[in-house]
Amino acid sequence: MTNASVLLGLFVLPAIGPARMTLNVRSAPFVRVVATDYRLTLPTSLHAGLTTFRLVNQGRELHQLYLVRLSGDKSAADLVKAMKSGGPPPSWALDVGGPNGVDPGSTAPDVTVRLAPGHYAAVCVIPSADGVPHVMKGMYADLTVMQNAEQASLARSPDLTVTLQDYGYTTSAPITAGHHRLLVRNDGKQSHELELARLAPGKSPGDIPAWIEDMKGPPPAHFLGGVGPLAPGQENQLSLTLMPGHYVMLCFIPDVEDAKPHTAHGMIHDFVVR
Ligand SMILES: [Cu+2]
Repeated sequence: MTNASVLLGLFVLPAIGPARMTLNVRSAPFVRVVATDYRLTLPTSLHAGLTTFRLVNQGRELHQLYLVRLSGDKSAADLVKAMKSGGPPPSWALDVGGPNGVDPGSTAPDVTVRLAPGHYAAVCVIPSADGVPHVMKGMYADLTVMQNAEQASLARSPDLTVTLQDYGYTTSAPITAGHHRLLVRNDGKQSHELELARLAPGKSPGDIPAWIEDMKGPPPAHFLGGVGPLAPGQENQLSLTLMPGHYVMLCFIPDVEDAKPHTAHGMIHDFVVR
């Protein structure tokens, strides 16, 4: 699964978008990000425009690359401080996605994000077995996105759309085995994520949020990645290859009203790939 998606990603990325004759069109640049326990290694600055992120998890725990656009001169440390104090997400932080949680030793499917110029925090908010989110263990980094005269285009346009809502997922067509480019868009009123997992034999979708609570024993699923938290109206493209199996989409973001994870509000959607 992972190796296949990596190979396809490499194959697809250098291609130029169809019939785009503008001289300065190029395909989205590719950024490899390494996650360890507990560190995210990525460039400190990038150019604005479409950018494809590949997250390689070299740690022993689940990790994600969750990108947050900051306004008003805020830094990643300011975001961490705000997260520590709890309460609603700060108004100066905008969730813009990125590759979501992937198993230790695995590479997440590529995620393409349209980066606007400005300052960003890259974080991992997945908790350890002790319940402490990795961001509180130092797993955050600052990223500056610079103005860019060039325009990147998607190497290939999406073949499916996954819409995130309060609270659920809608796909434009059934997801089949093979390679797909999913446009993942949040049409809800609060942030949502798409964590993609493949169930282990004999496990059911509800076993996943139960396991996340204390992370005791073997995980009931393989965590394949997906798209990290997206604010309302935000979208990412997810390029992945699926083999037949029983999959689940989940959103663990705490609700703005009751702070329960969205899985408790029904944001857990299983589907079978044939
Ligand atoms: Cu959600």
